[in-house]
Amino acid sequence: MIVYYPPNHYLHQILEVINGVITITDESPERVEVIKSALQEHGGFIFKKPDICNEKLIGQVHDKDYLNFLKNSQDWQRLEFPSVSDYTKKSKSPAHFIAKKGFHIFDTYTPLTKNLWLVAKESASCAVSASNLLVGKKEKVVYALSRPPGHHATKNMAGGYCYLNNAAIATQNLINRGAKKIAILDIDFHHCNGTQDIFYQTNKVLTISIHADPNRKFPYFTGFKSEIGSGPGKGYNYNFPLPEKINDRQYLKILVSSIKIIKKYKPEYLVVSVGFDSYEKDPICDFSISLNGFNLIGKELSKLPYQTLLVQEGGYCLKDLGKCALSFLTPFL
Ligand code: SP5
Ligand code: ZN
Repeated sequence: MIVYYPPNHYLHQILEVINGVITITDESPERVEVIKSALQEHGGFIFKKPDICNEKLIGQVHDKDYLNFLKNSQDWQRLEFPSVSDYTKKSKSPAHFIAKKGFHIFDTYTPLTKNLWLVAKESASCAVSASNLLVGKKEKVVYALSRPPGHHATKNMAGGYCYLNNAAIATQNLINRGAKKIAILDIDFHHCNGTQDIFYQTNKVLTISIHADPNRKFPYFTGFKSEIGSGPGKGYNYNFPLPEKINDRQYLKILVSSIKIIKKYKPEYLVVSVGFDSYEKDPICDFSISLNGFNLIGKELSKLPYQTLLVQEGGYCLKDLGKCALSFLTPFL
């Protein structure tokens, strides 16, 4: 299996503010290094550097003002957190930097860093390069080991450790290259509020997310069953919010229902946003999904007839992250 790896991701190192306290984050560079080592040790994976993708493509998914805001990051010498949130719910990016941070960042977990634009673009480029190999059936499945993750990034906001929506940008690339129907399945522990936001009004993309009930977990404001899409996109967005302690068997049932919806849609491509933070030992998880569970999930998805793009999202149990990745990926080999 071909794996795209972002060569400069380690330049992006963050801290997070939780309830006013600056704290070591779980979103560390070691996450992708642990996965990379495990795959290399196992064998059967070929690592490649991404080709840096076109900024016009990124601009089809994210607003111009938001991208300019991220691009200016090379000037910042320290982590920049939001201070004032937008109490007016304006539609236009404000002038002042303090206001911009409040307008374009929705939490205190996702600071701006010095090399942000470079690393965020590389992360998205992993997903885009991977998607390019699916076109013309060159490859059946390709894995983008993206970092920073992407699925919480909306058209104009960063959050949940995400800046550019890697899976959405790759999906847009597939649309540009002629795809009429693409299914995105998000199995990260958290709702993909960004991916949902970006494709909410289109029927060209079916978005399905399986995640912790937002009444209990981040991102809190979205991920409910009632969010079904709007306009032409009505009926093309599905959310499966789940209770705590859900086990392999119960999760697999939801996965099988999701697969039924995907089969009915008949997509040309399947994009899977893969998070290993639904693992039972993950520090921020309250599900009971085992390593064998990830293997069963991988088996179900690898049986499908679609060209498949796997995009890395969350996953924070450094000790077992390599095992999670191998359990999930080996059925595709
Ligand atoms: C991509 C992804 O999985 N983003 C998730 C962001 C949710 N973060 C909220 C939880 C913050 C708790 N952090 C605890 C750190 C203790 N060391
Ligand atoms: Zn997550």
